[in-house]
Amino acid sequence: MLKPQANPTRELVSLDGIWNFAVASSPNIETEQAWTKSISAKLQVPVPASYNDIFVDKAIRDHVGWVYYQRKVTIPRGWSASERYFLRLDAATHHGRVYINDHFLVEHIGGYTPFEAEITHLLAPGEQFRLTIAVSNELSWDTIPPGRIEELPNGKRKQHYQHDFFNYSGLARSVYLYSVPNVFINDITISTDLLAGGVGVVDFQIDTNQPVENERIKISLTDEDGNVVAKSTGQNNRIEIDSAHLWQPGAAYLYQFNAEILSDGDAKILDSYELSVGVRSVKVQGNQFLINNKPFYFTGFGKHEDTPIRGKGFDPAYMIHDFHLMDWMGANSFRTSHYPYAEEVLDYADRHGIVVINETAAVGLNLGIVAGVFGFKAPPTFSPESINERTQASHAQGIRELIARDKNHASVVLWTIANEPASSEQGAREYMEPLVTLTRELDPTRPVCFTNMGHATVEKDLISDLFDVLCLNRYYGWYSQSGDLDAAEQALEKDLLGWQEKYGKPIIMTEYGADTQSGLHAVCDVPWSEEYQSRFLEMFHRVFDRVDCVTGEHVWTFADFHCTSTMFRVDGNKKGIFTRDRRPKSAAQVLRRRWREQNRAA
Ligand code: BDP
Repeated sequence: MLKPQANPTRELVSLDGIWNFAVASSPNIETEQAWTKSISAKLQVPVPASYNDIFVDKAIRDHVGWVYYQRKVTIPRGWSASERYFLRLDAATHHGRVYINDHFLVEHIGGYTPFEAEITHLLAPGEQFRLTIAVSNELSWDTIPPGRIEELPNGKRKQHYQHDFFNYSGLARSVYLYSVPNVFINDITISTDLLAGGVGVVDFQIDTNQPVENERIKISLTDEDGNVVAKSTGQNNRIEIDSAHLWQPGAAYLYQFNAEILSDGDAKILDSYELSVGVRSVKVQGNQFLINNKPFYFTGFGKHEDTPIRGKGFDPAYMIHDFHLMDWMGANSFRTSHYPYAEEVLDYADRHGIVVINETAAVGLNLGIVAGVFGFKAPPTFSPESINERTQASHAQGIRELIARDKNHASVVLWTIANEPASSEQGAREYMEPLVTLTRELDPTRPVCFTNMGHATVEKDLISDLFDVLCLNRYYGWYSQSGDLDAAEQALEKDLLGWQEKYGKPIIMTEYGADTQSGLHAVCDVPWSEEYQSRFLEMFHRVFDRVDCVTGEHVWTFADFHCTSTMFRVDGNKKGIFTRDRRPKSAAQVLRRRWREQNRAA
């Protein structure tokens, strides 16, 4: 699915801004049909932003169910009968339904991937209409991520879920109206590789909305100085570039891939679409992760889209600031834990040479974690009453939509199809294996992983052989051996050596971290103090340096973030190396020294 773009053949109108807002009065929105009326401007919300923290109202913040966004939109007067136009939502978390005036247009379940629908047949150029978007934040056993709703004795409903971040809801990404010509490019799939002698390969496939002869599809590839370095034609083809300028971690280089459909006879440009293409190769070989045939060691973070007030709302100022903080730290990569991030994030990573591990929203497929914390016996994770075939179908859909959206990004080098699923429980293999197969069918060019949680030890885990890279989330010294870093160091080393011996695959430590209250200091090993976070990280690093298969370290987490309230979360998760407002804790210096030194040595 191509991101809409403005160019000489296409137009793009942003619908971001202030919308009218209302909370649905009942879980069944068909009863009130709110889209058939004007929603008052008493409550207004910014788009993009999660709505939860905008108002000073606990009832809205904790609302479970539907809300409405509404505004007026006019189809540009200049759009003509030779155009087709679409409404596009970059995300509606988690279930969006779109209404044009009184009519239902489209719906989509899955809170972190885009959807769109054509409206040409409904509205004429110059016509104004009422656009209402109903958004529900409910999570069930059928959704990704999963959850369940409890009906409380007071009649209220409470959303439960197994993942450790707040259920921010609403329209957290942009909404657009865009036009394309009658004959248009529907999709482009690019994959790149590197041949002997520095020859770069760009394989492409162009999908059009109706059959177009090969000779009417023209491709050009332009370098960063504006020189056309290759031309090609057709729906499917290969471009080879001698001495290609490679996209490298830390040294991005992007060619512009321009596709055009020409008219029959007079060769007028009917449609065009431009993509930035980084030429690079990605491979796993033995215990190494290779980018452009050179071993790559990941340094960086598991992150969240999370900022004060706007929740998961996309904010370019925070995004660019976060990238600069990562650069200041010497981080070369990050993971989009625990859902697909806004596409702008990947565009930026492509442009600036930051490596991305790209994750689906499959988090919390594990009933054992929460039960384990409280020491009670958990119900089975995989069963008809919990994670079941319908969850798996939603999960498969999430994988399809993630790859459809992000397949062309040079920065993306690895797909994570689930975070900490119950990989040692019965049913795990039956659940995961078809999803791994699907991921490989959809994208044969990138390796695939999931993140393994500590309870699913190397002896108990049932699925790691299906994957290319071992991604481990470990909390020795925090959730176990709390405050005892010597014991933690021994346990960690034994654990890593076990995985190394059994699989010999690259290991990325995709999470390791300790909650830390900024400003709390202690001489001895006191959990929550800044010194403890530093010493905890140093302990992990000593072990990483002794285990050959370790090919990466992503600290949990970049910045403090908001969670549901529980007795072990103090105003959110505090494992950030930065506070929620992006001020460094002392441990930033530990990481900065290490990663900057590694970069110099590389
Ligand atoms: C891991 C999860 C992550 C949590 C982290 C923690 O993957 O989402 O925030 O633990 O407990 O299990 O801090």
